[in-house]
Amino acid sequence: MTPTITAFENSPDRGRGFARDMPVRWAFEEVGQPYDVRLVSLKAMKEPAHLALQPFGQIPTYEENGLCLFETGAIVLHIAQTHEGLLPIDAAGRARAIGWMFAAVSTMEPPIVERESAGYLERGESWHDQRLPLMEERIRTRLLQLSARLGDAEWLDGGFSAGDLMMVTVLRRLEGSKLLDAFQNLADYIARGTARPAYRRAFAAQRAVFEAISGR
Ligand code: GTB
Repeated sequence: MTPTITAFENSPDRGRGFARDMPVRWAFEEVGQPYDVRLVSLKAMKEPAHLALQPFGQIPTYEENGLCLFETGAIVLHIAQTHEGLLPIDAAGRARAIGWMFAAVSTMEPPIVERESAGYLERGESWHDQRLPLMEERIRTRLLQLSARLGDAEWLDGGFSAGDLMMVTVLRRLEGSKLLDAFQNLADYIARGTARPAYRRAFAAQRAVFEAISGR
């Protein structure tokens, strides 16, 4: 059975590949697994049918043969565990790659999302400009540490893995800010990830949704 995922009917990022169906699409493309997409509106996400799949009323979700999953990382991990290509064969290498997936979402992503949400939700507050340097310093600390670990390696731990897929996805959220300017190896790492043919196919697929809706 072909798995079905959900994605925004009308993504607020206007097809720039920042919504979280993107890493799931990328994982499918990396392993050569076809997938279907059900587009959902913001309203439908909060209704019982979708809440039964995703208790927080968000995308993405994953359904296949009666298995329903939510949380991007869990979905990518499931795809990686059930197909070849995104996790090393040896148990230790697999464990380390999964560790990098967690590092992406639980160590790198929180300060990045914090700054992003403050930009949407707190920009009008008197204290926003005072808080911004603190938030950016927290991100810089993590970038410095990650940059030191990556060094001049191509990927985080040997060959490309689901850990890199998640890490590149998270780091991409800094595109358009100046925060990556001081970390050329991380900028190159993101560029290597997003140049992968599987990434390009996934990007084109989510972009096509935006183009269809905007009539371009
Ligand atoms: N932890 C969950 C996961 O990883 O699956 C988080 C899922 C999530 O944040 N989903 C967002 C959502 O459904 C879409 S991706 N939001 C609707 C809601 O909560 O009501 C996050 C996102 C949204 C928009 C942009 N953008 O415009 O650039 C980028 C990322």
